[in-house]
Amino acid sequence: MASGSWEEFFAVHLPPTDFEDNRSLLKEFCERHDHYGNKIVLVTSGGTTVPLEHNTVRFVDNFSAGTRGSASAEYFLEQGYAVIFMHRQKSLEPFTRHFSGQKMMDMLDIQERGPNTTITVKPDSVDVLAPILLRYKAAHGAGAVLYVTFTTVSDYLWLLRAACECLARCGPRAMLYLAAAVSDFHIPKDKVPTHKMQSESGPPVIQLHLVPKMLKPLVNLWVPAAYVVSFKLETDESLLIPKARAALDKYKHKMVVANMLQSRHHRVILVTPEASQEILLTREEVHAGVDIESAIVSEIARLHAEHARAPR
Ligand code: PAZ
Repeated sequence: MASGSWEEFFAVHLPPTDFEDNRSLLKEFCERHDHYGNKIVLVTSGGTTVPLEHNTVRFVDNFSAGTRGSASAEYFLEQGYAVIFMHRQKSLEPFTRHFSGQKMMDMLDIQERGPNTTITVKPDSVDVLAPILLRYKAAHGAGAVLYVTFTTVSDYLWLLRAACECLARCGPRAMLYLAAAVSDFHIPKDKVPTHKMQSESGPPVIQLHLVPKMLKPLVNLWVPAAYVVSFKLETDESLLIPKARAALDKYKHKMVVANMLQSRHHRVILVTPEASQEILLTREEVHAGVDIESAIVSEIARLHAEHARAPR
């Protein structure tokens, strides 16, 4: 087993405590949707943490709020997909993302009448809430969406491999849409202190190690027939397309969605081995609150349908 390999990672790092429960849920979900011949997508969403202590008080984190993943999950449901929404605990979720922060409170009215106090949705908010609530109820009523959560990069990798093992049975009807911002660096288990680091010991020297790249075994071994879409975030525009192309060359998957940190919510580039296609929202669309994920998902779903139809 090579040092720093994915095999070593799973041999050394223990699965999360809720792993077996999540694995059962994933298995049941994939078997059921495979039985009906449904299209199924794994959407990963949000950032991962890198704990600095086993009894974790402090950790390294990243910026991702799960906006891309939670919005995309809704559009995949609209496109008729069964959706596994694998997200960072407490990051944005499909449907409820529309009401995060104070937004929900501002939609409600209260009539205080002692024990007969009532709370109602303000008339002008009903138009906003009703269609979202209907879509939420329809997705959950049909058993079309499964939520599983991770926090650390290790939890994420365990869950990703388990999801792939369950999705493999769906062959080309399965898609992986890997929008989570997964740490490239971690601290190996044996280098993490058990207890909270003490300032009396002086400034800690922390050496981060590379997280093994899972895209290689994922594409070659775990889900070889699936339509795999990875994401690439950069802050230097000159690196964006070359790095997206390098990833496609290296891992031989189907697409990289390339985006810049600053413009990620109104501009992405869909990079495939054959072409590059920019999706850009106009100023008016941004103002009107259009989600760029609607266009991203509809184009990827179209390409996935071609992939699933192709003779093999
Ligand atoms: O979660 P969010 O909407 O704030 O950001 C989305 C994103 C930038 C994390 C995603 O589009 C992405 O590029 N994910 C992969 C990041 C990377 O590992 O390069």
